[in-house]
Amino acid sequence: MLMSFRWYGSKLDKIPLSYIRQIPGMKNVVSAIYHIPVGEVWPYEDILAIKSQIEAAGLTFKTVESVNVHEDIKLGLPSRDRYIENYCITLKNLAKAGVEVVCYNFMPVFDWTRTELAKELPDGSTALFYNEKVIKGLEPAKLVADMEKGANGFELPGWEKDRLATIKKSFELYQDVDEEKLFANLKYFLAGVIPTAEECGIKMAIHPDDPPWSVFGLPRIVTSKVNLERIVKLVDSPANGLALCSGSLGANPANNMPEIFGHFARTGRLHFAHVRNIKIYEPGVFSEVAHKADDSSLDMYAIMKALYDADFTGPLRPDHGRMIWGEEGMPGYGLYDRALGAVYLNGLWDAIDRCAKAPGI
Ligand code: DNO
Repeated sequence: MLMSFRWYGSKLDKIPLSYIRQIPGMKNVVSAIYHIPVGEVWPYEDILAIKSQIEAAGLTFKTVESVNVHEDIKLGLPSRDRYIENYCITLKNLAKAGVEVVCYNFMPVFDWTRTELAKELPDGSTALFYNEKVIKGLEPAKLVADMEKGANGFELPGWEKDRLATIKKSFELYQDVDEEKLFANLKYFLAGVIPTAEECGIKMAIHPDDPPWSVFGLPRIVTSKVNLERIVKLVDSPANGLALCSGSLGANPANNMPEIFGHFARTGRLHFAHVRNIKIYEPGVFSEVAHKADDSSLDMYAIMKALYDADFTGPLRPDHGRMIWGEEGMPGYGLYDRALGAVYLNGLWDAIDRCAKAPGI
């Protein structure tokens, strides 16, 4: 696996690349172009600019998260063809710059959803938190306002202002889109982009819905092993793969994380791994916790072992961290706890590797 760290570029991210470079075992940066509106082409020069910054810091830039999918594609509107064409040009530009994996999601309207961005944990740290009961009593627009308020002045990934400005209209448009329609729209998108991805050597990696169930009545399909299996077969190509995220899919205890990671890694469809821990308090109520947490719901060791046993060589990153040691940063994307996460995951990997190569030591 290729240990990676998400970075939002020198304008949006206050963590310097030089600090990321100092995390033991850190190799690769996961980033994106943030100033181009969703649906428009990412210019080659802009991609090269971020690549050279990352490489100057001694890291590689092989992974993009995310090239977001325009809402018209998810809705299946006639204008989607233009956006799919643009998407293909962006893929070609990324491939030319050496990018190998492109992550994206297919969640209607919202990206990841939380009800609190700084829930205090028993140790005094704060973490992202989700409570389904709160969502049930909330207007979507209020959630958007709360997310913005809690974001410490940062623009949260997937919560870009331009996309959410038309939230009421988006909800109206989704009235006619159920899960089957969303599957059909995803198939149309994949049929449009996978041939280009194959041609230029890009591996497409769809991110699970977070949380993996319908929120505000909107359809969600990237939620379970059965649906993931269906998605990789919509266009049956190795370029059509997954970005599995343990903290997203794992919020539903019916999703067996080590088994799902192992299965898709073995079948060559896992292109990107997000490994993080959560604690489920009751169905639909969970908090993000440290990667190493004694009292948690996911087994980090079992997930890393499943990836190791499947010879997973793709990018892997620690995901959302808590806020610790007084750090003030983008919720989920501070330096300290994600660095601890990376080191913990590297430690697990090294130990698994040592045991496999020299059992008995
Ligand atoms: C949030 C992230 C998501 C993720 C996208 C992938 O922190 O996990 O925004 O990057 O859903 O497209």
